[in-house]
Amino acid sequence: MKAMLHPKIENALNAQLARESAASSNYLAMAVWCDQQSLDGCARFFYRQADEERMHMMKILHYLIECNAAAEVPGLPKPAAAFQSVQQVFHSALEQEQAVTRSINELVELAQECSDHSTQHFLQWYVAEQIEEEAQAKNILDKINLIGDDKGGLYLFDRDIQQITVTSSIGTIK
Ligand code: OFO
Repeated sequence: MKAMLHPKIENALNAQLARESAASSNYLAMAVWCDQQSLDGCARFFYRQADEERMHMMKILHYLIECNAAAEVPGLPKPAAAFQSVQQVFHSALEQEQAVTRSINELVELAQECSDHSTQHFLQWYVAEQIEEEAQAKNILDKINLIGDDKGGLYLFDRDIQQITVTSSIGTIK
């Protein structure tokens, strides 16, 4: 069992846990919207992203338990479910990743302030993950913006997005 966490770290990790859970639920709503537009490739992409975010949440949950800290299963805010376009969906996805990156960076800074080396080490996985996820979201949005209103382009994009492997180096979680 690891040393007790500073209460500030405990709270901040619980807040991050809630953000990962909300991210999962937001991606699920994006997947449903895409599914309903028959954008099967995009839907599959977001269903997998939703699973990824849930794993991110579970990883924090297990870390808190391992540290003998309070671990709260968060309630879920209702995700935005109505989108105007596939551009808007991917734009929201990028904004979400950018917001998560900011919160992870703040957590790292807090862990540094508290001289919590264990949590700093734990968070490095998230730092690397966010670099990949943000780059991926930006890259996809750039492609979507290039396609614009071209329906044929969107059809091909939806087919090609199935080739994108959702980045994950989660390893094993308990
Ligand atoms: Fe949780 O990985 Fe991005 O948001």
